[in-house]
Amino acid sequence: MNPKRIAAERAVEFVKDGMIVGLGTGSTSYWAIHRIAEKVNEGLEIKAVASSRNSEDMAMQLGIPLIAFDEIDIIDITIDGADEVDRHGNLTKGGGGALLREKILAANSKQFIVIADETKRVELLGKFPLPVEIVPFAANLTINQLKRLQCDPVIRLLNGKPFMTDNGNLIVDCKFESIPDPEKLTKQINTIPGVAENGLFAQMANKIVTGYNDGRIEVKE
Ligand code: DER
Repeated sequence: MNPKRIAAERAVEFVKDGMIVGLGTGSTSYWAIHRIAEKVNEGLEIKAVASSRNSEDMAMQLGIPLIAFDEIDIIDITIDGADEVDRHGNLTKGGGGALLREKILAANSKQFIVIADETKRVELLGKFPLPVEIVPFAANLTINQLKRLQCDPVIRLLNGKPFMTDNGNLIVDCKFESIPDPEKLTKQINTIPGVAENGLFAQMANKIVTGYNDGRIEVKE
């Protein structure tokens, strides 16, 4: 069985009737959204909010009831993937370009559950270039400020043009040697004018569900 799928389906077991559910973005969240849809079709009563247009479209196509953000005060549970997970539960996210909305959902959830396959587990964050969402205005000046943090920022392209997020911003993938102190770095990055958000999710995960190629599933609080 696909390790991303078994992790996602295990995480969906935490979804209960009456919950407001945050839907993540990416190929691991794909399996969670499909499993939630299956359970909705079997009678599970939830309402969902999505962290991207892609996930929202998928939810609509699969019949998952959606609710507008201005109709809710809190999300009960958000299930989302990650690009890296270190031994302290810090995450690198943003590989799919949805980090800003994903972080808003995670920060406003009673439970933020991360789903991943074993390839995402690392000792230290930083092997995966850190995605940073910046406004297009004077982007080169913002990029210069990012360089001062000892990284190599590269504007993400899609089909040869700058990738645009759902929010109309750019993503800059910043290669750091390593990220030994995610909590410090996320604050440093977000103080740069022009930065909308960064892909470090420091100490935000409540549970980490990891799927292994041998079929094992690990749930870490
Ligand atoms: O863009 C994101 O933050 C995604 O959740 C990413 O971190 C995980 O993507 P994957 O599930 O396709 O590996």
